[in-house]
Amino acid sequence: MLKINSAEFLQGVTDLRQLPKNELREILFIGRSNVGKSTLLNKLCNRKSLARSSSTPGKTREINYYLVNNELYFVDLPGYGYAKVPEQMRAGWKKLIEEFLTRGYPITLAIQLIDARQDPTPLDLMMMDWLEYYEVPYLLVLTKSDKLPVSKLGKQVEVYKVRFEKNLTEGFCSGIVPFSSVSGDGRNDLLKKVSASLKNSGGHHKEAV
Ligand SMILES: Nc1nc2c(ncn2[C@@H]2O[C@H](COP(=O)(O)OP(=O)(O)OP(=O)(O)O)[C@@H](O)[C@H]2O)c(=O)[nH]1
Ligand SMILES: [Mg+2]
Repeated sequence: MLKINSAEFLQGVTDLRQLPKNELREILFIGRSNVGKSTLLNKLCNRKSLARSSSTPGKTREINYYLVNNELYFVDLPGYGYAKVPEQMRAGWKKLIEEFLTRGYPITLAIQLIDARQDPTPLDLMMMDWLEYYEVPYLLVLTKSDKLPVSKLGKQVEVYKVRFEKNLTEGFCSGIVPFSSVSGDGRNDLLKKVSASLKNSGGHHKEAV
């Protein structure tokens, strides 16, 4: 299991030219606005307000970089799918994310967040298609699991496993993990998965800053 000893906000990126010069391994956090990305990041790092969250959902257009243990990056991508975002901003988001994913830099793991109570949205599915297409290893995390009774949550995980069986067996999806930032459920599972992905990608990058 990955032990997080330190985590700090490094920078917000709105243009790929601003990416950090230090090439470390990257763990991405992706999902629609309000799905719980920032809260999950804070819970993983055991910090109350590490991840910057804007009070207006959908307003964050930045890719936020966090330096973890001085040796890897947690990367919080801007949330998508917020209805009130003007068309032009949506196009900007799409361009930034696609440029980011296709920049030829190996992504160690992408963590795609989906609300445990819901089906994936069309944008979630598009995102997963991109991850498969660009051969990015990823995980599905079902957030806010505390909002479902245990039996319903179990069923929902099964539904996801059946629906995305092909991604799990033949594609790039390495698991489906329920998570609650309230109870901490799933935190250890997720940290184990992150640890495993770091081991698999070992040697690709410099290990320390
Ligand atoms: N009950 C419960 N609420 C949660 C959980 N995770 C997040 N929330 C709540 O969901 C809301 C949105 O969480 P954020 O972490 O700000 O969501 P986000 O994905 O970062 O949103 P954007 O930054 O707009 O993309 C907040 O009110 C959180 O308190 C969870 O595990 N359980
Ligand atoms: Mg956020």
